[in-house]
Amino acid sequence: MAVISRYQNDVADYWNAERNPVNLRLGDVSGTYHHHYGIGEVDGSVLEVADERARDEAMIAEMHRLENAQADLLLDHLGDIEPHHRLLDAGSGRGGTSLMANERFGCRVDGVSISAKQVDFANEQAARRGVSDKVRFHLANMLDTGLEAGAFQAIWNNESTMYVDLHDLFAAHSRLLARGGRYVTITGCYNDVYGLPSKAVSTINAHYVCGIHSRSEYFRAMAANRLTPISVVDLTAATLPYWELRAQSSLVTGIEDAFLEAYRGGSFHYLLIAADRV
Ligand code: GPP
Ligand code: MG
Repeated sequence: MAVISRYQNDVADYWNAERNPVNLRLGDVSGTYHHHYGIGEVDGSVLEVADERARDEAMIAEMHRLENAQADLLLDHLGDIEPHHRLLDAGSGRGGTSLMANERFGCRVDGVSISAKQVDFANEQAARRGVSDKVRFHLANMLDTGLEAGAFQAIWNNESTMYVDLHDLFAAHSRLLARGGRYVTITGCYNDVYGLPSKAVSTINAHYVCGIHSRSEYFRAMAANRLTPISVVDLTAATLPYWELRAQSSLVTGIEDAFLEAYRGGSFHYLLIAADRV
C-alpha cells in the first residue's frame, strides 16, 4: 500500500491502536461497527431507567440507533443504486456503512482504509455475514486506491475527509466515478463565517490527529474536480442530541465538550454534501 506521508503513518497508528468502548460496545448491540456519530432525536425514556446498569445499556443502544440513522441518511443520498453497480467506501473503518449498503442495495462494495487492523476487522464482519464475495475491504490509500477508473456508481466518505487534502481526494474520486455517478460525504467542517478553526475545533483536530477543513474548501475542491453538488444538508442540530446523550453516558472519551462547544458556538457544522460526477 502506498502510504503517502509520515502523517498518514501516524493516522494509521491511531486507528490500529483504537479500541474505544464508545465504538465497540455500540457495535456489539447489533454487530454493525461504525466510526461516525449519530443523528436524530433521543428517546428521553432511556435516561429514566432506574437501575444504573440497565440505564447504561439503554443509553448505549440508543446511541447505536442514532449512528445507524446517520449511515441510513448517507445511503439515502446515493441515488438509484442497482445490484449490478459498484460502490466505494473511502475510509471504511470497521465496515459498518459498507455492510449496510450491501444489505440495502445488494451490490458489490469495496472499502479502503490505511489501518490494517480495521481492514481485518471489517473483512471478518463480512465473512461472518456470508457476504465476502460482495463486500471487500482493502488496505489501501483513498488517494491512490489502484481501483479501476470509471467503475463506481457511487463513492462516499463517512467522516473521513479530514485526513486528506480535498483536492487530491476529489481528483481521485472523480477518476473512479462513472459519469453521472454520485459522491456523498457526511463531515464536520469549520464555519468560514466564524473565520479560522476555533479552539474547540483545534481540540478535535488534536484528539483525532486530523485536519478539519472549512465549509468553502469542500465546494472549491468539488468544483475543480467535476463534482457538482445536488444536496447540502446542515445536520448540526440533528447531531447535538447524540452528543448530549454521549456526554452523560459511561463511555465518554473526553472529546464530548469540544463537540458541544464547537456546534453550539457556531464555529463548526455537521454537514452532508451530495454531488454528481459530471
Ligand atoms: C471518528 O469516529 C471520526 C473521526 C475521527 C472524524 C472526525 C469527525 C468529525 C466530524 C470532525 P469514531 O466513532 O471513531 O470516534 P469516537 O471514538 O470519538 O466515537
Ligand atoms: Mg464513535
